[in-house]
Amino acid sequence: MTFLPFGKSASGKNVFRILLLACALTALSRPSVAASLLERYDANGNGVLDAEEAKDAAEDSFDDIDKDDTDTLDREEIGFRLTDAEFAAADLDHDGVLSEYEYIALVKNRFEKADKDHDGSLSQAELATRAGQAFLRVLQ
Ligand SMILES: [Ca+2]
Ligand SMILES: [Ca+2]
Ligand SMILES: [Ca+2]
Ligand SMILES: [Ca+2]
Repeated sequence: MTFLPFGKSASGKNVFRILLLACALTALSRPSVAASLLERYDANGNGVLDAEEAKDAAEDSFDDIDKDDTDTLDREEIGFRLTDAEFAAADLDHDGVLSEYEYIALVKNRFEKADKDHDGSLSQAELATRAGQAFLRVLQ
């Protein structure tokens, strides 16, 4: 199985139920993911996340996701955050892992896609869009 949090012990017939539960939990947690990200990283307290604040968030997330402290993120560590195709596209030097540079470039790319009004920052409303959710997912 590639959705790692549920581990190898999930038997086949339970997987579907676990997936449904995971989807439900994801849906429920969406507003709070955006809210808690803003609460934690909106350093200047203006209610939106600017590029500098997003970079700080990305640096912290990189360290969190890099469980084995190799300073690179492998496919397993990235897990649900990216599809195989997205992972391959983000792996700019094709060495099979994401460096901090590659990860931050990916976050920056998603930040720009989510910034619908191009004002250089992400509002709660922008974080709630599909592109905003894709931005949040790589930071989780
Ligand atoms: Ca801010
Ligand atoms: Ca690692
Ligand atoms: Ca790489
Ligand atoms: Ca914006």
